Amino acid sequence: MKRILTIQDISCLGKCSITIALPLLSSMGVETVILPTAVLSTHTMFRNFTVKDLTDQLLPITDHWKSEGVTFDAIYTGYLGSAEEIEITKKIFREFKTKDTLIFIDPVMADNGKLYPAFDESYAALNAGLCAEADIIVPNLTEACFMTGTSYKENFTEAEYKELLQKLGALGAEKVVLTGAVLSEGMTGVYGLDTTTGEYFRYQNRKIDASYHGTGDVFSSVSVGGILNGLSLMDSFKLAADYTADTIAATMKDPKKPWYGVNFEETIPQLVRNLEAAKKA
Ligand code: PXL
Repeated sequence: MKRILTIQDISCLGKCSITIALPLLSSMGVETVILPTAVLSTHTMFRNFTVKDLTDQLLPITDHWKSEGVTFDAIYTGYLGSAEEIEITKKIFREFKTKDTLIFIDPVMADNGKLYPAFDESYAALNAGLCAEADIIVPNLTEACFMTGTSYKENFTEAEYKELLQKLGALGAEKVVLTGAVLSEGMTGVYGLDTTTGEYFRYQNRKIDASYHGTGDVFSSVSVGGILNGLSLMDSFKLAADYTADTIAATMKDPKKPWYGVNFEETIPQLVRNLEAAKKA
């Protein structure tokens, strides 16, 4: 069984970060080791959330794993709490990265043109530095703009997307993948660049007119889970984009849906079926 380490926060209530990554990756048959960067009462879209920072725990925990000889097939990072945690995460990469370890970074810090409450522009610059260490990065459009000094707008032309991807590629990751890229009306999805070949790639599906929290974490978790199941990069992104869209659609149908996240629990059986089908194809 493949083993992944995911480094991000625990938002006790809120359906994001580790409370999405752990169930989804487990359901995809991947052993998921967690390194919580902080424990929050809720995610930061709630008012009056509490935070217990865990920066001082990160290295003692990973040192213990190292002494036990633990290895990882992939390391997937999401919401990190501070500049110091970005630096420690780089150290953890160096400790655990072998030539076969996939480093997958979702530089979670912003959406819809704005940084999340805990972050500022200097954090965005540090996140750009972290992305240099990745094999694959999956920023949303807002995060890509902050990391490359590009003015944010909802829609880019094809040429502007390509320019943005080139700037993302210059940060240093091998494969850079924009999420929430609208390439034609009524559609959304991924637009990526493989910097080793210079090839662009894309996958689009229907754009659902609703914005839910945690969908980026759903997309990233399923993407990296697909890769660890041996799917190609494109098949992994397709699985993830379709699952994210289907989950948003299922959530919209629920009259009792929570405002703060998606009903991904409801669509896990479908994810498992789709993964099996993709593996057989
Ligand atoms: O879903 C991204 C995310 C993760 N973790 C925390 C957040 C957010 C987005 O707001 O606040 C704590």
